Amino acid sequence: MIIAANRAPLRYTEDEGWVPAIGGLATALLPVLQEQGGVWIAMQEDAKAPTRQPYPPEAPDLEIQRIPLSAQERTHYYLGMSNRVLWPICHYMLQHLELERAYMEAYRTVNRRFAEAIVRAYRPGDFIWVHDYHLMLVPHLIRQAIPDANISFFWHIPWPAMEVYRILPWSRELLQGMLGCDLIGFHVEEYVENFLESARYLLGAEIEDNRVLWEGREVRVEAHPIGIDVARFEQLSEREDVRREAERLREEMHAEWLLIGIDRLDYTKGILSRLQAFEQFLKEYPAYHGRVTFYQVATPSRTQLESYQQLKREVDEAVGRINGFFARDSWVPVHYRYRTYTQEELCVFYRAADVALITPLRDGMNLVTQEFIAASRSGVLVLSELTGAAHLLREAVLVNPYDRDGMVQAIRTALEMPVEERIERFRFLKRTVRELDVHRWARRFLEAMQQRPSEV
Ligand code: GDG
Repeated sequence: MIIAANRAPLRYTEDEGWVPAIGGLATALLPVLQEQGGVWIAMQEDAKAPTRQPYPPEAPDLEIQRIPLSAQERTHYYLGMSNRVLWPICHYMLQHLELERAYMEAYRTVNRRFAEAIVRAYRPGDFIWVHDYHLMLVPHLIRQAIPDANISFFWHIPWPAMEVYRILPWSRELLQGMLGCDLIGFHVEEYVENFLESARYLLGAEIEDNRVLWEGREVRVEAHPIGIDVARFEQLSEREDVRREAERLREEMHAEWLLIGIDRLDYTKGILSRLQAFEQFLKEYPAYHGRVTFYQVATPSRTQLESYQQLKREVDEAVGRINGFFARDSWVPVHYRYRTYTQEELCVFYRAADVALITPLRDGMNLVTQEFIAASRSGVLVLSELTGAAHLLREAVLVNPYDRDGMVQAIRTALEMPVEERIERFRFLKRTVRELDVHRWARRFLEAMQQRPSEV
């Protein structure tokens, strides 16, 4: 098995050295790789990280390879093409789109390096699994070098409507890059359909059911919704220290209801609109003053980009404005932290909260949603309709994050929900989150990979 992703699955800690990175992907795929033996190829993020690293060190059954990049390559490929072009367009955020030829040039160079590393590592019979929007050109490049390779892709963010995707000057080249695959996975059917429509309209490819017939081959395009490590979040949230901290947090908040939001500080996550909706809620329903507290955790992300710095200033300002206007006595309506927490600490928030406000303007899936359901006892989930998660978690209070009045009403619905209804909805949500578990997801995707492509 050869996995290629922008990031490596290990992180360095002072105490323990290299340990698995936090996050579903590393948790799910490291065991698979260890079982099958293989290679994980990623970008070298830090010059001190080894370019070749056997893992685990004492009895290695896999190797992490890191591709060194010059400062400019990294900036243009990662901050430029990946984060200023592909990220905004796939999330329908055209106001953040910055189209520069130099970004695409670096993207081609870096994708070629990844493909060369994969081809070097390849042994006949290997499965190749490429991840996400950083590496769209890689499948085609591998296909040219190894015509009979088994190549799959998993795309973690939305695939936008064809009419939005086609705005990209390189839309056809990037699509052709991905059509080097045998199998392409998305979170939900909507993205599958958008992709098929893009291939049909922009490349004139023939589509049969969920397959693209392309250059004498068949590319299967399927929905494989990703999950989380459910057992880990369930266990963490039951730990004595986590329970104690959750209670302490509730006491500190001086409120009957605790609402939480947890996101990377990213303009797709809808943090600002959420704060504005909460502000509107406080204006319209003074009876809730002193009784409801909203705690927003924003994890620093892509801090070198101006659009993220700007968002941070706007969020700071909104929090200040709301608290300046509404706070009284010991009640502070919005608590806001701009920092990274451990998973244990996140579970404290999940467990303490009565309501999670998860209202991205767009999100491929959104794992915080599933983590909240796994760790909460019977909290209410207010969830944006514009997330992949909303396609699966239909018992949430679903809301359009662009509709401020609708958001205000959703907050009210969540707070006033009868207890039986809350418990009933939560039971369904929990069942779905367990079914989505990331280990099952990996197993199902591997099974799909093993179906050999047929010649057409
Ligand atoms: C992309 C897609 C898709 C956040 N803050 C901290 C922290 N986190 C963890 C959460 C969660 C993860 O980061 C965020 O996952 P999301 O799914 O919510 O969002 P993206 O990062 O945008 O992920 C997304 C996902 O890929 C998988 O395919 O669902 O749609 O955009 O796990 O817990 N973790 C820790 N400290 C923090 O402060 N430890």
